[in-house]
Parts: sequence; C-alpha cells; structure tokens
Amino acid sequence: MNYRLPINTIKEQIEAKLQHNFGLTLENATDDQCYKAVVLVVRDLMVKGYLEFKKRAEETHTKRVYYLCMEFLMGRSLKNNLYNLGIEEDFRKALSEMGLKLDNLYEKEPDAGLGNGGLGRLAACFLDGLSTQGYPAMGYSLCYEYGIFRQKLVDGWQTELPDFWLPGGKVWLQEVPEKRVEVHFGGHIEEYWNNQYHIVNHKDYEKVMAVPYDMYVSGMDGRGINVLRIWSARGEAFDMSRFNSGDYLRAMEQNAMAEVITKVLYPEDNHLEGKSLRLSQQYFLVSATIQDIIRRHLFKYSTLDNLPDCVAIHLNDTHPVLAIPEMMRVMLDECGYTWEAAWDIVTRTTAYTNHTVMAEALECWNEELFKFRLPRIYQIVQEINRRFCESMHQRHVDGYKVGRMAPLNDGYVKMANLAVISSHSVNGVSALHSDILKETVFNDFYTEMPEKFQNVTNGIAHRRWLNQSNPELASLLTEKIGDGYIHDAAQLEKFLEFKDDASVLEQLGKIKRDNKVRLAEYIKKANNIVLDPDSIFDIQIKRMHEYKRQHLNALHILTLYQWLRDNPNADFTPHTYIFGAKAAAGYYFAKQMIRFIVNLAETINNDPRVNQKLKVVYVEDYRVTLAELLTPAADISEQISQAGTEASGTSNMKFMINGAVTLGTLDGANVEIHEAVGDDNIILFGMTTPEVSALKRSGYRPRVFYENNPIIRNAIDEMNKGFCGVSFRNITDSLLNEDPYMVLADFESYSQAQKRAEALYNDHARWNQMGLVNIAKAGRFAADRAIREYADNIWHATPVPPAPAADKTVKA
Ligand code: T68
Repeated sequence: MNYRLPINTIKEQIEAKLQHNFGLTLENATDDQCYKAVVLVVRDLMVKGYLEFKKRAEETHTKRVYYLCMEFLMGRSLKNNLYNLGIEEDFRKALSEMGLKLDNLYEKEPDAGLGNGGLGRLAACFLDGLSTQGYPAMGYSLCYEYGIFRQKLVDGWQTELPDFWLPGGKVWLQEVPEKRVEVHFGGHIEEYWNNQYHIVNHKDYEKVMAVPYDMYVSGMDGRGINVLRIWSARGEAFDMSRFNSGDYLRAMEQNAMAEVITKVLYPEDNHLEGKSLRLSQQYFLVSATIQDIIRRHLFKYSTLDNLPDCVAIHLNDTHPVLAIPEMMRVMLDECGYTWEAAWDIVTRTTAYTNHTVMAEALECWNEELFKFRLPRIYQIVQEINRRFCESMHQRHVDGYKVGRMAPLNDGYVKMANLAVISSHSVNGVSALHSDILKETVFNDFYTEMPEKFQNVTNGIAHRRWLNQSNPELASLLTEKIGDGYIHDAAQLEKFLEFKDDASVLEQLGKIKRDNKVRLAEYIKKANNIVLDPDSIFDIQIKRMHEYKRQHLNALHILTLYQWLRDNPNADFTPHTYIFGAKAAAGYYFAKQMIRFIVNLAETINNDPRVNQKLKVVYVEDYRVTLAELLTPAADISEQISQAGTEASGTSNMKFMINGAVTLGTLDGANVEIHEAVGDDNIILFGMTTPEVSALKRSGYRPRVFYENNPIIRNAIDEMNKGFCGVSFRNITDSLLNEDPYMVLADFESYSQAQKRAEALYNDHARWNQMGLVNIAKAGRFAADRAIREYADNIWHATPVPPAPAADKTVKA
C-alpha cells in the first residue's frame, strides 16, 4: 500500500482533524493540538494498511503470532511511524507550509513508558521486526494508566513522580469496547457430574471488565501493520442490583477496586514482590487475552483442534505464564475438551522465553494467596502438577529432582517450572545465557527434556536505533553501501570495505563529534553542566542494579579523581562519564548507588583542580527518548555486569551499531559481540563465568582487595568520609563484607581496561576504525534476525505472502 498523500491533502486532513476534534482552526491551535491532529491523520492511514494486511493474512491462512508480555516499552511513535511509512518528508513539508515544525511536534509526544527496561523494550523492538517482515502478529499487554515513574533527583536521592502519559499518549489508542471481556477473581468452585459430564461452576466471583485499546505498529515500508492490544480494567458498567438495594457507595467502591488493576506499572526489574495486585494484573492480562484469542479462532474455524497449526502464543518471561492454566480452563470448562486433548493443544501452541537467572526474579506465588484469588486456576495447576509428578515417577526420576521441577512445592506456585513443563520450547536470550539455563536453573529439566531448549539471541529495531536516532551516520552508510541494510541489517557488513579509508574514518569521527555536541547541548540545558565534546564520552545507561555494577564504574571514577587531584598537571585524556538509570522505588541499595554517583559528580564537577579534564553527569529520568539521544554520542559503551548475571543486554547492541566500543565483561550478548568484532575491536576485562563460579566456591573474601590494594583502599576510605556531606558506608560495608557481584575482584582489571581504552582513543584513526568495525558487524543483532529465528525454529510461522501481481495492478 502506498501511504503517500499529496501535500495539500495532508494539510487539509490535519486541519479537518483540528476542527473535528478540538473545534479549532489552525491559527488557534497549540502545538500539542497540532501534534494530536497529525497523529490522527497518521492513524487513519495505518488503520487502512492494517485492514489490508489482516485481510491478506486471513486469505492466505498465515499463522498468527501472539506475543504476551506485561511490558511494552514503546517510547515515542510519531517519528517511527512517519519514517516507516515513508511519509516523514511529506509531513515535514506540509507542516512547514502551515507554519509548523515537525520536530517541535515530536517533542509534544510523551514516551509510552509501559515497561521497566530491557524486557519491555525488547518486546517493542520485536513488534517492529514482526511488522516489517510481514508476520501477522498481535502484542498483548496492559494499559497502565501510569507508566514507569518519572525520576526526579533531590539532593542526589531518587524520588518518583507519577507518569500520567495518557493525556498525550491516548491519541494513539483506539478503544474497542465491543471486544471487552469479563475476568473473574476470587469466589469458590462447585463441581458435580451430570451424566458423564464434569460440570465446574465458579460462584461468587468478582467480575472485572477488560476493555481493549489498540495501538497500531507499522513496519518498514508499511508492508505489515500489526496491533498492540492493551487491556484496561473497569468495574462492571452499572451494578443495578446494588444500586437498587441502595448500596450506591459500595457499588462505586467495587468499581474503584477493579480499576486499580491497571492503574500502575510495577517498577521492579529483575526482582519480584509477591503482591496480590501483581498476581491480579498477570491473570487479568492472560484471561482477557486468551479469551480474545480463542474467540477470534472459534469465529473463523469453529474448533480449537487446529489451534497449534494456526496460532503461536509466546510467553515473554514467566509473567504471563498463567495463560497456560487459563487456556486449559476455557477448553475444559467452556469448550468440553478432555484434559488430554486440551493439554496436547495448549502445549503445542505455547513457547516461553526466560530473561533472567537472578534468583530473586524467579517468580513464586504463595499457594494460599493464589488459591484465594484464582480458585479454578489453582485447581488446574494442581492437576498439571499431579500429572507431571506422576509422569516423572513413571520414568523413575529421583524424587528430590521431581520436587525441584514441580510447579507446586514448598507452599509456592513456581511459575518458571510451570512455564517449562507446559511449553514446547524454552529459550534464553543470548548464547551464554541459554547455556547457563541448561547448566543451572533449568538443569533438572534439561536432563529430562533436552529437546525443548533453544537459544535466540536478542536483537534491536535497528531502524529506530540507527536510522532515526543517528541520521548522519545512516546517510553516510547509505552513501557508501546503499540502502539495502535498512531492510537487511546483515548488509552493514559491506561497510568493512571502508575500514582503511582515511576519509570515511574521518567522517565517522566527525559524525560522532556532532552527536556529542547535540548531547552536550541537552546536558547544558538539563543539568547546567558544560561538556567538552572532544573528551571521551563514556556512557552507562540501563536500570540501576547491583549486578550491573554501576558502582564499579563509580568507584573507578573516584580513584581517577583522587589521582588527578594529586597530579593536576599530569597527562590525562579528558573523560566524561555519563550515567542514566532508574532504580526500583523500593530498592534502597540501588538508590544509594544513585546518590553516590550524583554526589561524586557534584564534587568532581565543582573541583577546579580536575574539572577541565574529568566530568561526571547523571541524567535525570532516563527513558527511551533520552536513550535515542545518548546512544549515538557514546565513544565507550559500559557493559560491566558480573559475568553470568546479565541475560543478554540490548544497550550493548544499540551502542555498537552507533559505532561505540564496548568496554565490558564476557557476559550476556557481549560474548557474541566479541565473537563478531574480534579481540581488537572490543575492550574486555574481568572474570569469566567459570572464574566467577570458581572464586565463589573457593570462598570470596573482598576485604583482601581492600587490604592489598592502596588505590581501592583510598577510594573506599573516602566513600566512608563521604561526599557533599553524605557518607556511603552502607555501600562500602557491602563491598568489604559480601560484595555479592565481585566489584573488588574485578576492579584492577577494569582499571587496566579503562587505561587501554584511553590509549586507543588517542589514536583517532584507530579508534574510528574500531567504531567502523562495530557498525559493520552489528547486523546480526537486529530484531529482524531474532524474529526470523523465533518464526523458523519456535513458532513455525511464515510471513504473509505478497499479493499476486494481478491484485497490485487492479489497486494501482
Ligand atoms: C532483561 N530483563 C535482562 N526484566 O536483564 C536483560 N523483570 O539482560 C535482557 O537483555 C532483557 O531482559 C531482554 O531480554 C528485564 O528487563 C525486567 O524488566 C523485569 C520486569 C518485571 C519483572 C522482572
């Protein structure tokens, strides 16, 4: 479909939307209203494309992919959709003729922050990959009224403000009230036999309505347009019985309780609190989604027998795993399937991705809570558990091992166990992570059912993270290697040809500098700190977490500061360290880490002995839109997690494709980045995963490093004394006594790596060449590639075949 419109038509349509939606003419409209009018015009185009794509998918019986995830960190959409539909320049021109600047309207869009970090952003990147490659797919999630909180730093301490994104964000959403479904909580179950039929009645439940909102997601060229369907919780429309019995207030209260379910996104990543509301969110998502999927399928086929042939359901992490017992419930209680038939269909349809090995993130629900909130689902999980244990005993599997694998154990519902047992495929998100899963957390399962285990290394939407965020680099690439890489990121490899081309290397250096200047302008405005664009921009952006070791980076900066203070005239390559991260609201240690970095930054930036050479910036409210500004400006990409802890990482890929050099451990996808670029184009340090395990086994004593290394000792002593009047003894206590992520053990190696980075940077041609190799080798980390692997190896799905030529002629 061609999405282009004549410039005059674009202008007329925008004016019509202003008139129709706001009762305004252009002269009286604000930028905010104009932004919304533009979105409405773009949305109309996308609806047309979507309907056409959907029709073709249905006619060709192409398998549909349903991607269930509690989080989709979409960021902004306007630029992405205009770019993908190939209409950005037309809109820019039309708006300019109307006296408006498209770039100003972009700034009116709030980030759709319906996620915490890597997991949610991955889901968003995957929607792009699915649409671009023409797979008919639907993302399912929740319409949180408040997305990830806005971060405000007050004297270095993170405070959280509500992110009420809907006033500016809702314009992308289409409410579909006729597709609403009921979700039932609580109550009790009555069972009886009627002739040979087992009847299950769920009584006295609370009813919550799930109302869908659809957000259209375009792929490149608009070939495929898919929908992200997010559910909003509502109380019953109007409880006449309560109203009639005079219980008006109680009726209103029930409504409010129901609506709490989608009020706010839980702001934890890689950590789970067993809160009842979170369980309700999870069940609300899967119940509404499964009912929706089954209704759609039955409407078309009148049977669920062929579900696994027509549909793939993907469970992104364990959060939506209750989709499995929910599907069983619908098939058993509402569709009359036997357990065996239903189980066969369900397990052939669903697949599961694991995103973490962190013990505190492996979901377990208190069995009593679970039973109370979801009595029928609990019964089904019990039956899954019973049958699983029985089958293992029949195979003479050791009883302890069966216990460890059981979904019900020790008074908990173990979601990861339920996921592995009930899915036909289990994958990790990088080669290393997938191996670790097999060797550790899922080793019991791996030895019993090895055929289920796969790896799909993560990938990023390279058009957003390269073409849209770094247009200068994108045009250099297009000039040198053509634009094939936009669809096929593997073609970036052609850029290697220019590895020794001095003029291209120089251009790369200039582009990087321009992006650094752009970032410096933002930081001057936001933080009132002046940065030197010729200094090394060394960036660590990701959630604040001990395992990601931002405190290793900060501790090293402190040692640099101490050295520079003593040697102010020493030869030192100017270095700017930039951090951006939110901490989970209740994660005290992570908040202390933020405060440490902010206070350290304040001290360094205000010390005239060093501040011409060393700067530290903590950007407030790190989010997708800021990442788009930060990533192209990095010289160094900090990927310094303790080996074996970061499942994959995706900022490493975004930095790489923008020509930054990874300074990192052999963890997550860094291992594959290393494989791709070779020893010369990455700066590695620290222990490997087996070395970490060996040190743990032999008994790690972090204090030894303090005692034997005066540099570490001085830094820790100064942390104890404190910065800006605040002592960081809780961090140093942890480092000296436990150091669970072995910061001190890796410190010396990290410090050497930083020195190597500086030396390499000073050889500008060499440094630019390292950047070039990183760009050229980044193709394999595209979301398009990851999606193809999921489609081929897990979902067994194919793209919608292009319409026959005859069709095209008719339309033209
Ligand atoms: C991340 N996980 C991994 N979790 O940490 C990262 N957790 O290595 C990986 O690249 C990324 O997933 C994509 O695979 C998360 O981001 C969460 O955000 C999360 C949210 C809620 C509960 C638990």
